[in-house]
Amino acid sequence: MVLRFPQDFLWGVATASYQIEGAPWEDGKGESIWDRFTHTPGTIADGTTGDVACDHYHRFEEDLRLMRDLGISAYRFSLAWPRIFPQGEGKLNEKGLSFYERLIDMLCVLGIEPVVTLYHWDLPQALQDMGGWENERVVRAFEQYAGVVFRRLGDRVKLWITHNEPWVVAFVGHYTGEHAPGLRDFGVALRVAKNLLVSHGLAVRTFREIGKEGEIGITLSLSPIHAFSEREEDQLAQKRFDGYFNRFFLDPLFRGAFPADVLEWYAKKGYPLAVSKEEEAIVSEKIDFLGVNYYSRQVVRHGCEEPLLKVATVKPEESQYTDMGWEIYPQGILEIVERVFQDYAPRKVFITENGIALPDQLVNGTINDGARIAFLREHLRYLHRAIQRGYAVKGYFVWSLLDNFEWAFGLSKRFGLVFVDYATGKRFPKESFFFYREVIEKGIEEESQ
Ligand code: IFM
Repeated sequence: MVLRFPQDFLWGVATASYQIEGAPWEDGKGESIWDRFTHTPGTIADGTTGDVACDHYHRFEEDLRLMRDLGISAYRFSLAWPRIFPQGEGKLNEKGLSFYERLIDMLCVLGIEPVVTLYHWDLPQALQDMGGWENERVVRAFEQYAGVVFRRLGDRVKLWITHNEPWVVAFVGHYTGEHAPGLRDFGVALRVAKNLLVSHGLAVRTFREIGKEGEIGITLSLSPIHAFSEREEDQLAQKRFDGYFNRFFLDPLFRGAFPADVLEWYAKKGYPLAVSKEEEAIVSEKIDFLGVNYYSRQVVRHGCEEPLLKVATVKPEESQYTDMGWEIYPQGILEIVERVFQDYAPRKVFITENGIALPDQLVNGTINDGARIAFLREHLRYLHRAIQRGYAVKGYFVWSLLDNFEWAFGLSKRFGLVFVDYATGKRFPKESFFFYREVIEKGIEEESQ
């Protein structure tokens, strides 16, 4: 039997500006923190940069034709803030904005719904030079940037995402230092996390004030967090990690307050976070949908690997892992959807990212990525079950259309439905591309008993 998805379900793919565009200096674009970071020796595992990446800035028409062939109904991409405001604020760069206008116009011609993320990590370097997300002036600059693009693109764009994965921005960028801007200070990371959420709320307010038709939300990276054992110390570690990764963002967005147990723990460790009632009111501005990026679960126990949280992660031996070393755990997509609806009752959810990195090989022009097909099939079966249980999941976006620049891993990790030969820029649809096209067309077979 074939499992069918609702008629109005959005089938899409997702990308992000720095990961695919290249052309860092073209048409007046300003420097971003990722331009600076990738050109700093020792930051990127394979020593590559996003200077060219998929060269999408020059090849976007070809990429949109691939999307048409794939049969998707929606395309999620992000705007590079420094293309539009090279200094982050002040003078608008018309040429940068016009790139996105051309992209959106062509999407409209192809009948593909644009889903626009305002911030997928490429902060203008000029704003970092004044303290980055820790500085409230940057929060205000984001609000202004958001207002400009709502006004200029809001006649054609109906689905907006303010931020992509603020947990990663805050903690991987400012605590572990693996991402730009490469800072290693938990206190800074906490203030950045709060400011990102405040900037989100201000952008939502601006969107409502401008009054363009459409919907707005935020995308979080969420994972089910499982305790390694029933032991009390492992159960407490589970609660702390869930607080760090999931609740710190979900609670203020949907309940209007940061989780007290989490703030208390941080304060005890020497990292008090000042939050005002006004800030909490801004963060909890009503959103139309929640974007969920789901990749894996986390199994944790009490330990010292993460000294501040007193948590260690466990990799179950019986499981299979992706090329990123992430456990393949398809039922987690159902677990996280149920949890989000039961605890936070969003109006609706889009799965804004789901996908797998594999060591794909191009052999005679084809890429046999059966493991990606299995990954997508399993996740979609569980997602279908979530919809059957009545949860309002309204769309699914594969990460990613193309192999692309995977941040600290550079060009070494391949997530795409389309293989990119970086030496020539040539694109080769993988087997999974054709599989996904068939799913969009016909649905997915039910698991054989
Ligand atoms: O490539 C990233 C993306 O930018 C954000 N979500 C996770 C993906 C895979 O790591």
